[in-house]
Amino acid sequence: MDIDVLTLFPRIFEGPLEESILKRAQESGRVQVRVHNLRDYTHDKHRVVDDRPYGGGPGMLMKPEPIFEAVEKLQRNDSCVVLMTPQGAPFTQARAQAFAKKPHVIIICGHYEGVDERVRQALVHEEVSIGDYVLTNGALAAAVVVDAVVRLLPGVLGHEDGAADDSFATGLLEGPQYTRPPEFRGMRVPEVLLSGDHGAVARWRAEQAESRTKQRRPDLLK
Ligand code: 6GU
Repeated sequence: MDIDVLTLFPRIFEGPLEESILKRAQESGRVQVRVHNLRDYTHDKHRVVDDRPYGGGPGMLMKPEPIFEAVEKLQRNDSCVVLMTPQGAPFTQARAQAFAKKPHVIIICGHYEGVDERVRQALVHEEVSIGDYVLTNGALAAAVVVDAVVRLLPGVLGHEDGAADDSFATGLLEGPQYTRPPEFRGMRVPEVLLSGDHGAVARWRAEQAESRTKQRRPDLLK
């Protein structure tokens, strides 16, 4: 899979990619992530990427020209162009799975008060938000999206079916998990997990997932 990210703050986006699973996914060639500074697509002396909104109002908007130039240079006939914006559709596990099937995703990170509407009109296929709060810039949100997508690519998680039991992939939150020792500071691992009875373990896990979901995220059960 190829991912191109367009941002005014490449370093904010790049940090998370240089660690752990995302780093290895790139080194093994399962994904190629390229980060582009939108300022490199300006042509004026001061490399201006923003301007005041027509009609007045506070804040600055991202100018259309650098974004159009970058997307038109990078896009292929199989590209999906995504705009990160608080006005976008909620980013969910289902959306992560859909993105993971695409050969090429171009992610535009919004900054300032937003982007010129013609970017949406002419370039963008999907608008995505990572939650109901406002970030100063879309680069952090894009890093979240890339992380969630890349870990779903075949072979990226070491263990087979690594992502199959995830909270949200099953529609439920994962229940409690334990590792050694069997007793720690007076707290015992539930006996069923030590029993070796795989059927009983599976039933216990299903009950725990259900009750944790009911308690914490009843909205997921509807
Ligand atoms: Cl995609 N961008 C910004 N600026 N804020 C957000 C967001 C995106 N998703 C949630 N909050």
